Amino acid sequence: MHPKTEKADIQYGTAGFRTKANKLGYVMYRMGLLAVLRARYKNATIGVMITASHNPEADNGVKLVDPHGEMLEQSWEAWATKFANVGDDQLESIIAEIIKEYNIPMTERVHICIGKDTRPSSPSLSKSVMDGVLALAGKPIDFGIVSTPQLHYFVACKNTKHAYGIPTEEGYYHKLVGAFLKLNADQRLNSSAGNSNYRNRLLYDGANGVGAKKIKQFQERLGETLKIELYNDEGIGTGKLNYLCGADFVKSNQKFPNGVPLQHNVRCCSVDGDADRIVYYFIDEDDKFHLLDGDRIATLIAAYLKELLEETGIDLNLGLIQTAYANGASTEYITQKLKVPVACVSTGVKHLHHKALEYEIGVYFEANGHGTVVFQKTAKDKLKRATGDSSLTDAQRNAAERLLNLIDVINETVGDAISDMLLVETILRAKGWDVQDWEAAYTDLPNRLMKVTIANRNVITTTNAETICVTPPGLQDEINALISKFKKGRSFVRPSGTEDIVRVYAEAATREEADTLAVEVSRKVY
Ligand code: 16G
Ligand code: ZN
Repeated sequence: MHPKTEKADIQYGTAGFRTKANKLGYVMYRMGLLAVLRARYKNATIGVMITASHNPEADNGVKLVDPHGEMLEQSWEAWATKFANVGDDQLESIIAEIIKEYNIPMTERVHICIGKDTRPSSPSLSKSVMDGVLALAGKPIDFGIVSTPQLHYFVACKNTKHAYGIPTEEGYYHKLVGAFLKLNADQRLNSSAGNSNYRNRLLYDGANGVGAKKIKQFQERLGETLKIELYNDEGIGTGKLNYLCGADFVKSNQKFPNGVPLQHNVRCCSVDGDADRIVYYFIDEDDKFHLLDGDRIATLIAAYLKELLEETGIDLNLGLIQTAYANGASTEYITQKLKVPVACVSTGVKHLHHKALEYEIGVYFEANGHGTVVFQKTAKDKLKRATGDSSLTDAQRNAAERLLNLIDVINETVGDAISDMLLVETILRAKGWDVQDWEAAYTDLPNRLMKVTIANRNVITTTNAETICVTPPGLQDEINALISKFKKGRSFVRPSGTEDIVRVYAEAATREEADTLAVEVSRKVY
């Protein structure tokens, strides 16, 4: 039914499989098969999400979601790649091989949650996944069009016997909105109180994708507490998905998206095509564009959690995870001013998520706006106990209660644009801040990101969370020599995981120096 149509191999990368949609039919079918095998091996529900995130509308892709709602375990990525690339005649033998390798019981009846974004190719690709699931006698549960983080949430709910929430769209809205309204019901924190800069009005760019469809559910439920004005909600198949708008466009081009009205000093946000990333921004009265990216969101959240923790008097270890792309000023602010420890890991959400789990409270964000907060069970238990502890003051108990409500606004499984937005809005309101106050916390170092095309990008290998080049020999010494010429200079190079290019990042004390450093390092790579 789903013969292999492509000769070239494809690879399960940091974002699963992603390519032109018309090349993916058989890959989807095979991921349906693999999902059932994984589910039987784990004796749990597994998820399959069909999306190509911020890519153009003609692309599509697929990712598997593991039992706790996290991304597919790395050792199985290689199996996914094998499954996608074997010939049709070898498919049965590879299935036999994996069953033998993991001793997979083939009798369990397992559920596979399937979700898709708004791409015109998604319905037929979703059908292919379902055929694969049925071929191995799994039970597909079709969630239809949902955001990537919604699907992760459903999987987590199913595997915790609903302890994480009810595995329906309604359950998701109910959990997030319920917690948000509780957190923001306090009238003293309301913008109308007079002594606050916070305004409960937000311009929202839906990238003409699933984030536009789903935000409507929140608009209705949030009412006056947060007035979200939706822009970029074009119909499916108009070619407008992610086009000149959305979080990736805004972050990469440092530019206002099309379709959102230019209003000076008004808080705006953009999500990406599958609503797992968000960035904030505004235009000042001189028409200068200001971006508040993942680094800013991370520092805002970490600072607020730290403040609340101090109010509770409970000692929980809080950490923040970044990648090398995080602006040096943000790292300095967090470590020096907030005194929150920072860890740096390799690019890719799974690396950040994994590291964050080492902390009782782990905040992680990539500069591109993908991130969330994860809480260990011990942290949740301590907070729950504190709310009923009569030896604590009212203020301590209230702070613990507030932290528990914050946990319910947060989608711990993966970065979730809408959940992150509700969290940011809650914090801004509590602090009485608008976007300008938020930006004033620290000043970004000027930085420049460049792409360099070389014959084989894999000659460049790195270590220390991609900050140091191991090969080719001598390159790192040359980069070090360049860096030392610039005040606050920092630069690193790494092969991209998603494009056939090398990325060069540089930052320095001034715009000119950052540009010069980036260009000079690029010359060494070339
Ligand atoms: C993928 C990653 C993203 C990362 C980007 C880096 C996930 C879900 N996505 O899109 O987190 O920032 O790759 O791309 O992990 P690059 O390797 O081309 O720089
Ligand atoms: Zn995305």
